[in-house]
Amino acid sequence: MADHAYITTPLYYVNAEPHLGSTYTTVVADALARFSRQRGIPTVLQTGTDEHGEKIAETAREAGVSPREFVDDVAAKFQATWDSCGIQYDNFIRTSDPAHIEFVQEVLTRLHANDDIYFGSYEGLYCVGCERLYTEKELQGGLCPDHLTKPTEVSEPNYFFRMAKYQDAIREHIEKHQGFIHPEGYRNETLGILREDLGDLCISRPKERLSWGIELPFDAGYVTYVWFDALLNYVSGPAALGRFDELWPATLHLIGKDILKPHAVYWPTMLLAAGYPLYDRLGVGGFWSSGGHKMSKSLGNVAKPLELRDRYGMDALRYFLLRDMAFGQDADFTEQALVTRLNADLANGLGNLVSRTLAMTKKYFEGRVQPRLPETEADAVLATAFANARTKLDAHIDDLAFHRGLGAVWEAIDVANKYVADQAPFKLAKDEAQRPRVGAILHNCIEALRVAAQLVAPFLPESAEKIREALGVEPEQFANLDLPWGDAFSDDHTVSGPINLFPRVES
Ligand code: ME8
Repeated sequence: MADHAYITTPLYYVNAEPHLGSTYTTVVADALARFSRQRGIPTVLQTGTDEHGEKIAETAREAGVSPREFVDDVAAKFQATWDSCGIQYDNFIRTSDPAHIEFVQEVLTRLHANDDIYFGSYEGLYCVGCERLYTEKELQGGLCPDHLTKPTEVSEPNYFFRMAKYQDAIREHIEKHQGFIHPEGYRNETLGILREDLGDLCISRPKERLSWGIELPFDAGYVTYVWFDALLNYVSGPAALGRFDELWPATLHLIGKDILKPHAVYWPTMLLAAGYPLYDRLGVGGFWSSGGHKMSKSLGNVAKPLELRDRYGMDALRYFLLRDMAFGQDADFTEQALVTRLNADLANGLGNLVSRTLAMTKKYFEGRVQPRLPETEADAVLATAFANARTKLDAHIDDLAFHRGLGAVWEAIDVANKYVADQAPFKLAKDEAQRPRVGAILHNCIEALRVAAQLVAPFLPESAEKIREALGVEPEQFANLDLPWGDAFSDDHTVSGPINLFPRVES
């Protein structure tokens, strides 16, 4: 197991407020960070905002405020949204932070001194929405495939980074390291890009056209291209925390497929040129669409995370995002699909197991946990279901297959609900002689709840905490994933009355 984990989200552009797409990647990162911490691995989660470039300058101009005022306002909204969503980030980095700016300039100075940066002429089709050049081949009907806008033709003298020099080294690295880019389809797509002539990367913009950026340390007439600035956050962040040596390269970068090329091609070449080891892993997510097109700020078809949280609860939103999308593939967002998930898996599945177990323990034993009896076959099936769920969950999460991992935990929750139905403690309770068996069945159900809560904690942190409290398990004990089945509750332990974790939503 790794010593450390450093997990990153993209730095979101501050041209608009957070939406369901940015929330998705942030929730994935948060769930993984919690999962990793729960397994005893010191973990740092970094997120933040990307604040320079033409797109931001244009949006600020349209809003009639200075770029500085504009980015301060929207960056604060991003941070406040992640706080309201309970995202446990360790570092929120802004590309306008002085420490980041200094870091970028230091790297530029070094690359320039090494002759990895030269002056040349820049021409091509530029999409301001993506902040990058497109080749004719990449366009769809002459339009940017993501923004559905016509790119502008640019032609101007600029500085270039000798990206092509590192192309073969990156291709060989990806060929040798199967898991470097995940899922595999994106690895193949990257290898496809790297088999063609890559060319060098233009890394500047003349100040007369764009002044909102990091000034080139060797030419005050230019600012740094926004991607060359923003990608360096992944190193400048831990460096500013004084934790670079400890965290790098134990890195998982999480992104959406729209920014595969900058992360799988530009960034590794930049790392090699700057003398840093390559990151460990890139996890590439698909798109949430709405009304048949990628949900995006520029198209305006976005769902708002805080509205959904207020309506359904943050855990329900997290569960839906992680369960209804196979990481790497696209999925369509509808509120109806969210409600269906909530009712089926959360209210009827986990919520029902919690409320009936606590209700019966309260009714028959005033909440007191009863002794277990020698294990029956059905008891063993229940215990095994949860042991298997843990094993499968770990394997699926390692693969970034969140939907499968949660599916495995819900298989065990279904086994537990079936155990209650089949063992029918509510029927046995009518016979005084069966009282010990009723107590033992409920003890097993309480164990099932304890383990279920531990397993879902990284994904549904609020609900796990409510179950922990209702069961009266101490946080220290709850943190121990290896506590043997049957050892958690002594005979004089009392659990709370029933709680309604996930009220059903009528659609
Ligand atoms: O690209 N479905 O920022 P950005 C799923 N600043 N994920 C989505 C999504 C959707 N519909 N829409 C957005 C940038 N995302 C750069 C990154 S990193 C050094 C610089 C998520 O605000 C997804 O993770 O456009 C995507 O890659 C990211 O938001 C793009 O955010």
